Amino acid sequence: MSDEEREILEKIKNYLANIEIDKVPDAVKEALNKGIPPLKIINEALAPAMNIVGKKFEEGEYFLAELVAAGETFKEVLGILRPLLLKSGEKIKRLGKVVIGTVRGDLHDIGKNIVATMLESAGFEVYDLGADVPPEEFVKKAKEVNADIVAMSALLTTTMIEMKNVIEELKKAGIRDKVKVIIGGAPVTEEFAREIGADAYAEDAVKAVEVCKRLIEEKKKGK
Ligand code: B12
Repeated sequence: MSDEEREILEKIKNYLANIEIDKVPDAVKEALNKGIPPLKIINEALAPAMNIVGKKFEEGEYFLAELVAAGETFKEVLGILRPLLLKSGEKIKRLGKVVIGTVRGDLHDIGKNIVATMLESAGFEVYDLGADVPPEEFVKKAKEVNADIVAMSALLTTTMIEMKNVIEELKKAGIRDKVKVIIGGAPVTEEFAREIGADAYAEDAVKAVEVCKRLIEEKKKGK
């Protein structure tokens, strides 16, 4: 890598990590104009920047607003890079496939969107079903894409029980042992996850990435 390339990638990383988000898209376009491959921009500038943002959030230096801004910027830039990636045939390093959604009856999707973006930026292939997703939709998509993980979000105490229904549907469809199930959302707890037979719980998007990586490792080992 030339010094010039390294400098541009460093610049993109710093803009995103420091939430100077207005400057990120132009810097990414500059990198593309200089011939830096899209995959390199993701793996060596954007993803490391999101890791920094995640750490700062965990340490209390950043708040939700920064997490959301960084997530949205990442998504915006990915919109520029994705078609180029597909054209060049480059493959983003994929950790595994995640089907994610907010359960039936629940319209809260802000937290779920952050989790989805963080997973994507960490290298997961994410299928986001949106909000108010019926159990059959989770199962249908999980089957269709051969998902490794089904991730569910609920923000209402009245909709949490839908997570159990999704797990039941996965069992009925005969794929419960093929997918790991992770749940989250403000009213959800570790104990609730155990109670309904989910494999994992994570309290925020940063932890969700850690836990999903662990679940993939477990899956590989056949656990
Ligand atoms: C914004 C909001 C809304 C918006 C949602 C907009 C949207 N597009 O999402 C609107 C206005 C639509 C809304 C509607 C309602 N809301 Co509301 N809403 C909220 C509010 C203020 C913030 C939620 C939020 O976005 N938080 C920010 C995100 C980032 O946090 P988060 O969702 O918790 O996500 C983080 C973690 O939980 C975790 N996570 C989330 N999902 C997942 C998934 C996985 C797999 C993992 C691992 C982790 C994970 O990671 C995220 C990021 O770190 C909360 C209050 C609160 N403090 O939670 C009330 C709240 C959830 N709402 C509430 C209520 C009652 C309602 C309504 C019923 C109000 C009404 N009477 O109409 C309706 C229900 C509509 C419906 N059917 O869903 C109550 C729920 C009470 C309860 N115990 O059930 C709350 C708690 C407010 C309150 N204190 O009363 N709401």
